[in-house]
Amino acid sequence: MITLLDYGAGNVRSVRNAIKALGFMVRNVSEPDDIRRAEKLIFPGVGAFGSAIHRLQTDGYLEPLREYLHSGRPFFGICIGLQALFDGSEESPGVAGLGIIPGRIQRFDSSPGALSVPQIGWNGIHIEKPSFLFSGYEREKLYFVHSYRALQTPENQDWILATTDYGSRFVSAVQRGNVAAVQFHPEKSGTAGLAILKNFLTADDLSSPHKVTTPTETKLAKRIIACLDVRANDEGDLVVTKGDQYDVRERGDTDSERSGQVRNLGKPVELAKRYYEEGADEITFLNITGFRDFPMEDQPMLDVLRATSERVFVPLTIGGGIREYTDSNGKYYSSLAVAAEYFRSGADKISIGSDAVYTVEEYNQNGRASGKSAIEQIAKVYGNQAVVISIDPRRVYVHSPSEVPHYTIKTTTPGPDGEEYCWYQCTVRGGREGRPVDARHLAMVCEELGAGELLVNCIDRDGTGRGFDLELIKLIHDGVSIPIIASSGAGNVGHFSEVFAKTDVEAALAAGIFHRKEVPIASVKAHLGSERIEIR
Ligand code: 1PR
Repeated sequence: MITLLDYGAGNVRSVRNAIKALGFMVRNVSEPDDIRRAEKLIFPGVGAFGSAIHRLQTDGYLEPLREYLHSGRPFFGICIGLQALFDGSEESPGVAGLGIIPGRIQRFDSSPGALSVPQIGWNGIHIEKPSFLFSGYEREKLYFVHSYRALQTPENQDWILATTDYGSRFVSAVQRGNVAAVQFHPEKSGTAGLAILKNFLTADDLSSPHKVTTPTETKLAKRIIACLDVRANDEGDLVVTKGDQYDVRERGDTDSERSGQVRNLGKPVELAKRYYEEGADEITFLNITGFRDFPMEDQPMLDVLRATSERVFVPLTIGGGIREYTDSNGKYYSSLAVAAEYFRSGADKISIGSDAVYTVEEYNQNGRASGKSAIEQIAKVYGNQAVVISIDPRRVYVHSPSEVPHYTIKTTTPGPDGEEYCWYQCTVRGGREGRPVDARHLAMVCEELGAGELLVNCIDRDGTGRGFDLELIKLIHDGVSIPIIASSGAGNVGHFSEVFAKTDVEAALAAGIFHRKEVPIASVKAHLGSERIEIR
């Protein structure tokens, strides 16, 4: 029986699912005495450092947790569950940590020219001392997602179990006796992560040594993401669909094409499982009709997430409809409440589309942030790394930059009337409506508001197989320091190596070629490997 310290924030469902998938029973902590009675405790801290400690304090868990950590019984912390063991964090000045390990958690360097922050993705570990936790570990990459990290110092040397390189070297695992914690997410790190979790679950004595050799330096891999656009078809069933330039209805000469039905490319949960098994580094679900109002209780995407997170142990992102709204029954939902429901159902990150555009328009009007936008509120509670902005831009050609008040570029593919310049107009409601905001400006403001990652789609390229719009991706990449996922237009393996070589983005996403089985994920990875691009 494993005791899980879940204080109701963030995606702890995935940890619970991973423990269950490994054949163990889970008991949730619901009162301080549950911690005192625990025989094996897992603390998958989620969200920001300050809000995590605050929740522990208000629920009366801080002292029992300290007692437990000194008791010699097995403890396993994950992510904030590692950071909370330290004295404090730059993320939340003035908030004291558990004070078990000497040192303060610090932010990654995000000065110009440094690597993107947060670190999001699959990186290696360098094991510093033998431990049962890593028995059987074979140098696989593991999934990290964080902006802050612990540093090795002479004072905490006896705790350091593993380190990882990202800009500089940081602490990716700690252990002393039966108390262990990791910065990566074993529950999101595929079979390699599950094996580490299993070692903790089965160990009688964590400190029994087990030697593994690992590389002296580690490197973050480029991610390949499979995207599932989901919506109800005309029969009301939730299906994975895929558009050409965002038009998801059939066009052509056959009966089904003439009827203009929503393209049906499969069932969301089954496809997600297939991509997990084929090696996708992450899976994104976009509820493409999320701009319509729906009662939260009837939201079938929540069931899709719950079912997927029982079988898929890589990160899941969900987008579509993340905003505040009042449904047709008059019930009000704050954006935070909507996001919370998705996190509880198994999402690791939420993605905001239309609402981000409206937020930036409001920012432009007022000349400042309101503090009330979905981006700001969700980032504050769940951390920047949990907030992705999905941008749906379309090219608008102009003869001269002076024609528009937007950021224009000189393009290598001129417009229909020979226009040599273009800007990228943000759209809302699945590309149905253009707004007076350019994609680069949107990206920069959203970063300032607290977004942790950008999903850069391109309506002109979507479903065309003509390759990513490198001009768009470069333009946005140059304006921000958060990670970027290039999206729209992948048609062959060469498009992936091209986008990584020419733009230095962190991830590339595709849909159509994976759904139609034209290019398997394994072929993309094999090609990238042959081009010496770091992959998982
Ligand atoms: O506005 O917050 O409710 O979010 C709606 C979300 O749904 C947005 O993220 C938006 O991108 C997405 N969306 C809305 N309508 C469509 C549509 O296709 N009609 N899908 C849509 C966007 C874009 C991609 C796609 C890539 C790769 N899909 O993510 O998967 O272009 O495709 P490809 O590899 O086949 O070229 P909100």
